[in-house]
Amino acid sequence: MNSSEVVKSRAILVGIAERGIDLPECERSLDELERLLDTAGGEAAYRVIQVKDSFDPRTCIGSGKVREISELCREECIGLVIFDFELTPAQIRNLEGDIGEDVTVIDRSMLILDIFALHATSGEGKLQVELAQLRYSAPRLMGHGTELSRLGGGIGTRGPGETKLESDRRHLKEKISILEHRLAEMENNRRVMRAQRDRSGLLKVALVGYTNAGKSTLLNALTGAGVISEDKLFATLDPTTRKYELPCGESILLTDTVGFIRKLPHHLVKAFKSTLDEVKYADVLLIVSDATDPEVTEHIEVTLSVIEELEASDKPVLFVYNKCDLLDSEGVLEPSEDSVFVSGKDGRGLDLLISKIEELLLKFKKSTNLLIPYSEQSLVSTLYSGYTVESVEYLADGVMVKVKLDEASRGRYKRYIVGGE
Ligand SMILES: Nc1nc2c(ncn2[C@@H]2O[C@H](COP(=O)(O)OP(=O)(O)OP(=O)(O)O)[C@@H](O)[C@H]2O)c(=O)[nH]1
Ligand SMILES: [Mg+2]
Repeated sequence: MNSSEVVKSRAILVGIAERGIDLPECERSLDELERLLDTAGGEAAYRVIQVKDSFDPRTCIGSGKVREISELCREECIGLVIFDFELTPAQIRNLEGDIGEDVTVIDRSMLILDIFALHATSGEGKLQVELAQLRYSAPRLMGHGTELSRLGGGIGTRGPGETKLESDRRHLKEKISILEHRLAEMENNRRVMRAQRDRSGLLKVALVGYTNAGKSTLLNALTGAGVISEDKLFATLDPTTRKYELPCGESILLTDTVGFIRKLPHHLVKAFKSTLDEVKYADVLLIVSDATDPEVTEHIEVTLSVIEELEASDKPVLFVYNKCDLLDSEGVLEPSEDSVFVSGKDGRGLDLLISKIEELLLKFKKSTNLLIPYSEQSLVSTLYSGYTVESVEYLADGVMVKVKLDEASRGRYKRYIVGGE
């Protein structure tokens, strides 16, 4: 049985490309799939690329390719085939039927979920992964019946919980609804925690960006948080928040988040909504990217599109180009108003990053004392509903409200402002 485990981790990767047009893009996507597989503990043995015009909806790839893969699997004792695009449960069953019963077919999303399962540490993270697997992977692996669970956690079949693949669909549905319920409770806790942080009135800054860009390394360099940073994709799954005191004396909250990747399917973004909400509720986004990566522009595009999907594109952003210690041409490192070149490793550029955050802070909320005459008392409840009210005092000449206001609101309520801000 042990030898079958070893064989299982060698895999054939299958990509799909429009004839002649996006072959390089397909190869790059497969390079990334190979890195994902490596992170999951597997090894890519072969690549097969299907040209799109012979697309067959039954199996996604043509019958010639199916035969080619099937023969390769048999000759080379390969037990895993990974498709770089999403497959439906029916396509997986058809492919497994055609390629050979002892071969497991998974897709890119299932592989990503597998890595998430390996890297989830918090209860909430594990729960999100398990739920996503039950919704996505389990129906796709159903056809395996008891066979897979007997083999035990190979790539694409691992779960943080006991995802029993032999469970029937009814059982699956029940389990999903139990987990949804538990997750909803946890989300509620997170909301309470977020509200507490909001009351602190501190500026919330989130580190976002492509996986492996160096977000965790930056958080560690700035705050000594001790978050795991590794040369692996999706090293971070659970968000970590640390307080950071700026040289000006004000503090901010800095949050490290899960990385993004191209072809991150909508349902995965949705599954990790609870942790990704950290991005949605941040005041400022630091879009971290690996300046040495030839695909840095595409990585930023992917990041921006996920930010849009999270409905967070209205936030001020700062582009942080990381890993500059590896760049030799100093000439390209011209920072602009909204970008800065840094190294989380040797610390260069961090002082500039910090001063840019300080500039942004000035545009943000400040504690402000407003003296509201009793004749306009209804304004107090307006303030309560829209802002963080820190204290209220009833004085002889009106209500003194201490409230966090941004610059625009300070302009709006200017005539009530008393004393220094
Ligand atoms: N040379 C160099 N390497 C860096 C720098 N920043 C990060 N790295 C390396 O890049 C790899 C990824 O760093 P992480 O901080 O884990 O990246 P991340 O963005 O948090 O990645 P995920 O959590 O997987 O999304 C690690 O091997 C780091 O040591 C840097 O400034 N220079
Ligand atoms: Mg990380």
